[in-house]
Amino acid sequence: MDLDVSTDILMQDGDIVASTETQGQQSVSNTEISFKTEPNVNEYAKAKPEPSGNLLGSPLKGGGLKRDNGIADWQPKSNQVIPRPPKFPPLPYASSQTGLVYDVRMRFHVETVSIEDDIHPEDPRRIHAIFESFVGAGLAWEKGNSGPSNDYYMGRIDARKVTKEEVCLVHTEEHWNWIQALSAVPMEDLEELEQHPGTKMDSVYLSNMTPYCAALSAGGAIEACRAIMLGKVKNVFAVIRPPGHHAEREDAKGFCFFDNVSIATKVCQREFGERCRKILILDWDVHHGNGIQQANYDDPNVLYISLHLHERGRFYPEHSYRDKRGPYGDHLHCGDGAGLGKNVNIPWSKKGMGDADYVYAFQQVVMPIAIEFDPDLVIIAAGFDAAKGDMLGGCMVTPAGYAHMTHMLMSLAQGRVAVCLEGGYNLDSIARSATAVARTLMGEPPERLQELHPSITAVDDVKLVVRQQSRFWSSLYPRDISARLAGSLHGERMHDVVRRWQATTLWDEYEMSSLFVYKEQLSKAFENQVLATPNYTEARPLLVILHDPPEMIASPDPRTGKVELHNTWLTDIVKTYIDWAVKHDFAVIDVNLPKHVSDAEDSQIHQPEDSMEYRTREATQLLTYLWGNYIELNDSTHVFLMGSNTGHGAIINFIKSNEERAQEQLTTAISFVKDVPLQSCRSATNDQFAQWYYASSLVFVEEDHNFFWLGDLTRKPKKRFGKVQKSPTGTISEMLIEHKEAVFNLLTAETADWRAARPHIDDEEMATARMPPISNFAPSPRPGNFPALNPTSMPPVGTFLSPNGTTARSPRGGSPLPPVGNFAPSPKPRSSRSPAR
Ligand code: X5A
Ligand code: ZN
Repeated sequence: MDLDVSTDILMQDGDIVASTETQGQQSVSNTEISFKTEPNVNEYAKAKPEPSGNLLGSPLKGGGLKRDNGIADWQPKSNQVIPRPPKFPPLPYASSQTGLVYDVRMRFHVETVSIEDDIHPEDPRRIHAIFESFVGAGLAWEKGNSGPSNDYYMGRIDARKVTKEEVCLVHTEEHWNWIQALSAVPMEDLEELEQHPGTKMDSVYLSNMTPYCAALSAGGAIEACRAIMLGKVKNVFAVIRPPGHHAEREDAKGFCFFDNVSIATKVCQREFGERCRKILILDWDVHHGNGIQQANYDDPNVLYISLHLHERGRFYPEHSYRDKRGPYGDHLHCGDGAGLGKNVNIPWSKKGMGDADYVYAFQQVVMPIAIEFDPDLVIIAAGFDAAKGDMLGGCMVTPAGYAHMTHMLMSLAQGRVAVCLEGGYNLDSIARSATAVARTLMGEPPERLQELHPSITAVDDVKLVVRQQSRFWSSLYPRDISARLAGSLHGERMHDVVRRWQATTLWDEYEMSSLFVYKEQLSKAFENQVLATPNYTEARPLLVILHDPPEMIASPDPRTGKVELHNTWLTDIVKTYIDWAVKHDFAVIDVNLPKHVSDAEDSQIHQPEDSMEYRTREATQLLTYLWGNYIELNDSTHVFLMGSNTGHGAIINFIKSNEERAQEQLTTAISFVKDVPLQSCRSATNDQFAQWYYASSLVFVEEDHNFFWLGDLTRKPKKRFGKVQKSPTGTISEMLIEHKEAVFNLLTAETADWRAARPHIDDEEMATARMPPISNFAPSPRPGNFPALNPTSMPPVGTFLSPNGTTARSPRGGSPLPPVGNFAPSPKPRSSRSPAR
């Protein structure tokens, strides 16, 4: 069969001819497609009595309209001269046509073994549905290349087969050859075929017609772009399939064979030279266009911008290229070499994005960058699988949303916009969306948007892109300074600075020093996280405080928004508790739970706080570790665990999974709960457990906490929630201040017997014994910088060196520093025990 001899039969669009033959009557066969273009003029006039209300050119009737400025219903007076023909030629853009590439032969690529009710989404009817909708909307004429009037219809542009030479501008010769060979492979072998033996094909079906259709699709994209560059049409819609943006240099992939858009790009650059040097490819298909990114990654003259669902690397194409390159749809992939900065990924981290989210991304990122780039041609890789109703995308973009994006892009490159179909699988959604785009190309203003507010996720996602791309685009703010932060600016996160300062202060005042915590990844933020008084193993009460980092209060400059050190304060109420505890002879372990654990690379300037779940999990692990290595085998007479927010969650998690150990040693669990759920203790096997927790707890809950709203307000909280006390609204710090007396009273009461039984030391003597070391002979070390250790190179337990040469305290004994003076408590030797992992 020689398909290049395109007979009339082939060129006609079988089904459609019958249904829309009577052009002008607009018999819309596609059931649900309708357009709100013809509002009732009388209604409109009544509702909006503006002088220029007659936008549609119909005569206005009815009395409500003001006629004073008279433009709307201007009539030539009888004696007036008929105006002369215009002095100027017709407006070049407004009077030229929108082009349309559509060829029924692209429908021949079909899945050969199609199980009846399991139709592949990349369905030949996709392009037909779009074309039929164009015809139904009066945008295209189904017969021949153009309709009865060139002013009204899209001008038809013939698709043709791409040449080998053109394909090889993007793909390898082997790839071309492999695709060509498909036409001769026996049907029954096609299913098992592998392009690279040993590697399964990634989301493609093959047929004998695949090479033919793929060639027409790529050729269609080329001719669409050429028609614009040759000035034959102002813009184009290429209704082509199979799609192309997943096809890589030597891989068919994701329903794609040839990267249509990239091939057209390179052909135009070559053919038109300086007139078409810079090309913007805007890819709004819901999937990342890995192929387009790859083909143009180091080209400074091709700006690739893709908006896509990413789900942090879990959405298609989630895996690496066949040769195992890393995840590449993220915002950090910005191009390479000369092309650095010319690749812009806008990855959505969640499904469900809609018009407002896309428009927001356009306003914040796409348009500023596109305007700065100033392209000679815009190609839209237009998948409609982010459309509302698409089963693969799960997003919510409406036809109006697509129209607005098109409209914005039409402001670039003197309006030279080529729209090339990529994905999109709901036949109805793609038909409506494509039609809205086509109408916009033809000059109709976009419909009004219904959705105006971007989601929080979208704003976050976009912010990340802006930060990243601000390195390359001067139109984007705020400027990303992370490169300089890590380098010449000696940047350091304040929470690290503050915790180190705290460690120094607590060392100076109470000889508190870091307890070694062995974590898989010992991150910067874990340094100094756990500080203990030297007597934490002794026979005395132990207070363990698990708290949020100190709060920072800033008064930024009202004009510049700049946060300056002299207008910034640090509040640390936890210090009050440590002061009290040390003064009353308690040992203290102070655990700081950072809101963000800096990772080793820490390349991003902005870090969101880690999720509450994550932080609670981390805190629970840490507490469990501390209990096993530093608390359990102590001689402590009492153990008090005190935790705020995340700390509360950690304490309850620990108690619940260590019922017996907790009941044996824990005196009281004290919680401050504001921003986290109130946790309860109940045991399936032990009825007394809730009772025990109630007797051994004190739980301050902010009065606005929804615990009080969800439960039965008239009844006392269940025992398993512990001894709950309502706390007035405020910050955690305010709660800690509010209830400090109550906590101190409890700590005093619980330890009264111990206090009574100890040998009497008079106050004077005690004060001396507790005096912090004098700075002359106790230089403040930089406490606790621990080397990242792996289990096999674990040093012997005991005293070991931190990288800066000072000694750091190891688990279970060992002195942090040479004894200072005579009054430093000499540690008694203890059984050694490796820290658990
Ligand atoms: C062009 C396009 C989607 C591939 C999905 C594979 N491809 N699961 O939208
Ligand atoms: Zn797609």
